[in-house]
Amino acid sequence: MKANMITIAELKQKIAEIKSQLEADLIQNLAKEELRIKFLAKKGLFNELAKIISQVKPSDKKETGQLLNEVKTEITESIEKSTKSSSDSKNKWVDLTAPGIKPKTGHMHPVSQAMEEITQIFERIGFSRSRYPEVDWDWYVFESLNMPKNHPARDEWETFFIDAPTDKKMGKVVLTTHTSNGQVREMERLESKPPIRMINIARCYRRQQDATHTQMFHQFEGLVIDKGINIQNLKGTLDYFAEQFYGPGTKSRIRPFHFQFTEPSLEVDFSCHICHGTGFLDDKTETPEDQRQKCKFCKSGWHEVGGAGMVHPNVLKAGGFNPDIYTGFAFGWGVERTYTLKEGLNIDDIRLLYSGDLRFLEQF
Ligand code: FA5
Repeated sequence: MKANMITIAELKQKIAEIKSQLEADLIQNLAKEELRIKFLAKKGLFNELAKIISQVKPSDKKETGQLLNEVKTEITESIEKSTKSSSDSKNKWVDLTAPGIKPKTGHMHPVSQAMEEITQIFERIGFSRSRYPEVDWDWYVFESLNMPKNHPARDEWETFFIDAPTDKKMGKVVLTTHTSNGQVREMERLESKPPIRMINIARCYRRQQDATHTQMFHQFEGLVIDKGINIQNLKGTLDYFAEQFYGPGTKSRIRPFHFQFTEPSLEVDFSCHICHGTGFLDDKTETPEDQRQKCKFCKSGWHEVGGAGMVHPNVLKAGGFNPDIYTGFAFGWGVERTYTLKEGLNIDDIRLLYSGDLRFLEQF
């Protein structure tokens, strides 16, 4: 006999052990469901025992099979006869006046909440939300925006390319690096007929990853085109958004910048809600700056949120507008960046928004 072979006597001994364990559990009045799991489930004691069949002599296999069948029937019957069920509330005292257990409900992700709020703010002043592809032609993402092939400005949009055939006019297929791909698409959709008042909110993708950048993020893009649109209309829109989104008293600031698709181009800042745009937490304006208490949230009084400018004549032309008759403004900001600057949020790493950590998300 092989060293690890099991005899019928040893098998009977093991069967006796299982049975006495079942008896003890029945005396303890364990619930039926618990007994079924312990003795009859896939990883239960009976199945563990049944594995023994591979360790008995071929001549003992028949008897082993019979013994196992008998014990299984016995266990099943004993469990079925037991009276206690886990749903059995006969002996439980129930306080019917106690408050119920609130079922867990989900809610919109904070970024979705922000997109809803942004949409509503712009819809109140006549903008309409548009949606355009996230996987788009090079033409809409770069070339129609005054960035010809191989233009160095393209480097700033660290692009993911799709492995797909190149089109002669439209070029390669890319994951949209910004929502500006919606500019010429919106002009085409409205057949180059003014007025255009678009708000395009969508996912964007770039090869970037740190506390203020994620590979997938969202932008919202505003585009207004009509006769006589000027930079004051843009500034008025920024101020309106600042007050609506961040609260009364928030100001916007524009600084010169460069984008290929706007001229002039601007960077947009909003005043910090903690220091109200001063950069300091005290109001000792007479005190030298190096002795004052600096605002740690903004360090300068302002938060940069994105770009803006007057639509470049070449972009108007690409969308079928005559730039001698029509003018327009555009802006594009990060939803995550804009949102995390809201008062009271205190989120210093936007990657947290996509961590899937419920401890974080349940706070919103
Ligand atoms: C643009 O994308 C321009 N299309 C904006 C624009 C539109 C300018 C219309 C003029 C007219 P920029 O690359 O600076 O610009 O991105 C704008 C904002 O998007 C940034 O300020 C930031 O808030 C957000 N952003 C950019 N990259 C990331 C990223 N990887 N993760 C999170 N947010 C990002």
